[in-house]
Amino acid sequence: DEKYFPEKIEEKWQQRWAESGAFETEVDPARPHFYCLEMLPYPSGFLHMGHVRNYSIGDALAWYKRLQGFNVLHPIGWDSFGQPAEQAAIKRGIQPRDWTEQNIAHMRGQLRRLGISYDWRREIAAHTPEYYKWDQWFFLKMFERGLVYRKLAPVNWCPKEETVLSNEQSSGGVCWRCGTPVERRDLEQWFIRITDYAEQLLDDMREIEDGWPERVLTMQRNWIGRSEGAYVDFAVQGRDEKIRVFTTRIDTIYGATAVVLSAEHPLLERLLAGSSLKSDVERFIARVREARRRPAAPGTEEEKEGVHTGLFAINPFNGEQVPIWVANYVLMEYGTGAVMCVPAHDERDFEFAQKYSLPIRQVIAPITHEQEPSGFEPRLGVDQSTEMKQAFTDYGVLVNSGEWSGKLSTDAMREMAEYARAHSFGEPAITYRLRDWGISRQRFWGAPIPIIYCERCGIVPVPEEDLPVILPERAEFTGVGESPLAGVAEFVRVDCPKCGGPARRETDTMDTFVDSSWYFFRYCDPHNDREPFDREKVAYWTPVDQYIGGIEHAVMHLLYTRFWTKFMRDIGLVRFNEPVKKLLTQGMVTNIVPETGEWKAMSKSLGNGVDPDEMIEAYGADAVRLFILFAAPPENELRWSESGIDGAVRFLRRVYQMVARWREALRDAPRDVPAELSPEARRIRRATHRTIARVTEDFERLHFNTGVAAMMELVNELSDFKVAPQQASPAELFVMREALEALTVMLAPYAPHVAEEMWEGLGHEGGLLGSGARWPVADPEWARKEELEIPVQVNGKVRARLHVAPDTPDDELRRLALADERVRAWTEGREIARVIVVPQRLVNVVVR
Ligand code: ANZ
Ligand code: ZN
Repeated sequence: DEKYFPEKIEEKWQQRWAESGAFETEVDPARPHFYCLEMLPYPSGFLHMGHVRNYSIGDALAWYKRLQGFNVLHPIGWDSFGQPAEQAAIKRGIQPRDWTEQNIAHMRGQLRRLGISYDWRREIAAHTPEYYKWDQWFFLKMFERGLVYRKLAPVNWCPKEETVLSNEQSSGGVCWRCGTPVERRDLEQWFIRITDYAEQLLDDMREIEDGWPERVLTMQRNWIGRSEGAYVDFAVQGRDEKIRVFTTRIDTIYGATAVVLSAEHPLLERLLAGSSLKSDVERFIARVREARRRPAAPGTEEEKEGVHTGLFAINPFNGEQVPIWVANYVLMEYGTGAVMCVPAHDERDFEFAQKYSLPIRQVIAPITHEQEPSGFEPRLGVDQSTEMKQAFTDYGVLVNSGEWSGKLSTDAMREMAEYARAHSFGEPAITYRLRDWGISRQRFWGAPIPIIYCERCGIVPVPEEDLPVILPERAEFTGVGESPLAGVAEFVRVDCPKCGGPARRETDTMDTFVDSSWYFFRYCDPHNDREPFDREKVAYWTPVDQYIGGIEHAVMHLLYTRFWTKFMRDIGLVRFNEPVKKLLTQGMVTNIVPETGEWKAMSKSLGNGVDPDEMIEAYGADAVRLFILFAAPPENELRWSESGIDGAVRFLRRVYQMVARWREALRDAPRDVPAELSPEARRIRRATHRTIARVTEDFERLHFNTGVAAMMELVNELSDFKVAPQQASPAELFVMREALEALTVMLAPYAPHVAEEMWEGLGHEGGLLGSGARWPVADPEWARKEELEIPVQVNGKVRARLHVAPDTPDDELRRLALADERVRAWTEGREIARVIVVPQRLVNVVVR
């Protein structure tokens, strides 16, 4: 018996693959193509098991498609800009570039040892000028189209060190270095108008509904947060000003007992001029602002607070005067920054009204049964004498609402918004929760924003021919003061491209989500220095057929990349709306936490991490990968188990030795299906085709785990075959070769190194792909679950046996019997007098 030495086999094949360029692909219009993509890693320094799982899943699929004859694009790269590199620079005095590139080199080695089948010629890294030049190019294209703009926006600020902090660096509301309470400070920053695409981002979900997990679509839908409602203008009593509110429940407007403004509402200053309450209100506003500065402790809800401005507004529907308040629960960033307060039907308003004794007036009553089929006279069953204990927030029927009383909410909402439009005090409106995408980061390690500030010309975009704006090689990293880029004088000082006068560069860099919004298009044409990519190449490979990654990217990355694609479509770079046809979000890899015994996602801080390198060294990459795919369906949690890997090794050893035992004898196996198969050979052949059918079906559904289980069953069946290779008949050799070749090919996506070694052992040269190995195809006749053996007699003597499905009808049995060659040898030239079929048992042909 031959020993299974994974380290030897794996090194051998990794070298062969590299030498032969086994996984290198080019556009080939003659072949069907498949783009298999895994989310690109951040080069933190080491692969963790989550990475290994992600890439094992992708690799299995890439192999499967290749073996089916697809031209497969399977690339990898590095999301190599971002904060940790700068952190390392601050802590250890190492330049971000050096740290990043060392990490990449190490992780590239790890990926190679895992044997993931990437086309390494297409490797990209976000921090290289060849790549980020195109981030800057896209920024300019958006700038030209008015899709980027500058505005004041808050950042976390440490007042002691006078520096911007990331969210992580200011967690708990204090600076991570000096413990000073963090403030919010407004800085001029760049924004991308993703909100222009809000409607499309929602509508186009129809195109990906079948290929994306419902959970991800729901998260995106909520993030975009479309609300249908109306704007209504309330005139300010005795003034020219109007306050526009946004409401989703215009049907409740007769119950409005106040208008409430956000403390940041721009009208406030004018409204308060000359008011006797001015100082009271201003003190309140200052308090709200102060509180906003400190991020609220997570999970706590702020107490609702407000103050009356002394002014009144007029409800345009009934002419009623209601007080104008300012309150902390109305946000400037949503709707219009002003609401009509309807305590009877909105929970927040109810709470607010109780605290400040505003009237609570019910104007919606629950629908009673008779009212549901519309047209019935509603019962105006509101008892004004009983006090409401809580807001009634459902739709219902309008009461106490003038001429609108009696209408159903749903009708009233539509009709009242139209009425407001007709009378020019409002209109139907749609708002979104989605905010524009702030991309300015006050950091060094990112793509410089290609903007120049000139004393004379103002904001000047860097001319396209001057790209890339190169990030300096070195900077000072102290962690305090301004962004390190601002301290690099040669970078900052520049001549204005317009007037030639003195100017300075923007020193903020881009959010790293910009890099990852379009990287997979770049893989199609990674070394293009004239454009982000060649359109024809991208047209061939994209949209991505299968994307695989973590659920943590359900919203930001996956929304940004959908947006970016739509922008690329609008400037003529691609011809579709959606970049990714199918998405798989893989589950967590968990392990027992030593202290508590709980299963938790592996992490350094919990001490339950497992180092992939150690596992590869101990068991081999094939076994690690096989275990990972076998232990759970890809979307589920995967519980780590070293005995599980041990099981994977034992399985691989068993298969490997089985092939080794048979390979000599199989050289002489016949190529064509023999006419006669012994019952034992039939059993093997049926098991083989049944397994092919199951594994193929499982691959189509990405249920890799059950595919492994099916192969294990096949191996058991093959072990039960007691004939020694040297004693096997040609027919038996035929079925054994068919079985072992199919098994080898189907194992390749899980354990490609050992599969290659077995394939070579079975007499094929040039590797699986080089020798044209193909994913086996199940013959449905052989793959079916059960079969009956039906003897066929001619004049009472058994002359043949049919193998058929148990539910084969009598007519079909009769036809098969008469068509059978062995039967025909006895019936030819004679007259068939009768055919007797005993259902599921026997066919008897009577001839004369
Ligand atoms: C009156 C009303 C009556 C409301 C009622 C609701 C129920 P969604 O669905 O999330 O879009 N609102 C509007 N702008 C706001 C702001 N800037 N800050 C805080 N709240 C705001 O919520 C829309 C509802 O949230 C709006 O409809 C408004 O309250 C409130 F029985 O108007 B409603
Ligand atoms: Zn200028």
